[in-house]
Amino acid sequence: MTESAQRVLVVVPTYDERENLPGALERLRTHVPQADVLVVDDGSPDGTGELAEKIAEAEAAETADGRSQRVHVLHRAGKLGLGTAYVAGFGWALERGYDVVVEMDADGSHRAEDLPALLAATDHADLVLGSRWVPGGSVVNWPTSRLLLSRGANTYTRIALGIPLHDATGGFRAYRATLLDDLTLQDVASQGYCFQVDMAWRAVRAGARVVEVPITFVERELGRSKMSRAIVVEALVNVTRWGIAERSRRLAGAFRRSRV
Ligand SMILES: Nc1nc2c(ncn2[C@@H]2O[C@H](COP(=O)(O)OP(=O)(O)O)[C@@H](O)[C@H]2O)c(=O)[nH]1
Ligand SMILES: [Mg+2]
Repeated sequence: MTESAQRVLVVVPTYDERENLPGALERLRTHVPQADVLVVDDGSPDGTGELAEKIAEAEAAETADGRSQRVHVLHRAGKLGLGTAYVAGFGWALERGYDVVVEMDADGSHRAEDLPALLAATDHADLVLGSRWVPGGSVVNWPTSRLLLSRGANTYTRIALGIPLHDATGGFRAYRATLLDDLTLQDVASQGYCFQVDMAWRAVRAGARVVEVPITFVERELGRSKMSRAIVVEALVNVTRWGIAERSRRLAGAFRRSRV
């Protein structure tokens, strides 16, 4: 299917992004007008959910005038975490027959300008990772501590899981719906960065074609990050666990082979 004929849904999880959401949606409409958007809001205390509804209504009125983009909103009861927000969004997309599903933050860090290149790559890949850590990729306005954390986490992930990916923790990516259909998502319990690694790891193990496309990640200017120590610890513990399980599997396989 050609890129333009694909039905694309951009899933944007939000928690207290009132100042950022309108700009992010506006830039999406400018750079990827053919894509629909699903905002998954976790009952943001700052009213992001209600604001998203207003934008959706305004967009629907404009769509009636011949504009193509539609904005939808999924409201959840409270802060249930990034991972389950995406799983809910993926389910919503699959039920409605979208061909490609995109993960994108609401805080301006993921530039809509970079999305056409990610979408183009879905022609020859099942999962396209927007990558900060391949040639051409970059990060703007991060303190050294976060640069080191991201580089360290990705190096550790590559070695622990034995996968050739440079940015498995990033959250700007495009999935072919057929891949999401193949992966069992109900049991994805991971949250923050761990969710991103979990999905990439599942995709690699399922034999999917995974490619990385360079992006420029720009640190948010408004609002605050929801990243926490607990999210980093979750990722470290789980990646270590998966790495050990994978090595045990490989060893057991080699042992069985050596006995026949
Ligand atoms: N629905 C939902 N969105 C979340 C949650 N936690 C973070 N987000 C959103 O996920 C995106 C990335 O979060 P952010 O705090 O910017 O993480 P960082 O970029 O790693 O610092 C933003 O759009 C957040 O509003 C959550 O628990 N539920
Ligand atoms: Mg952010």
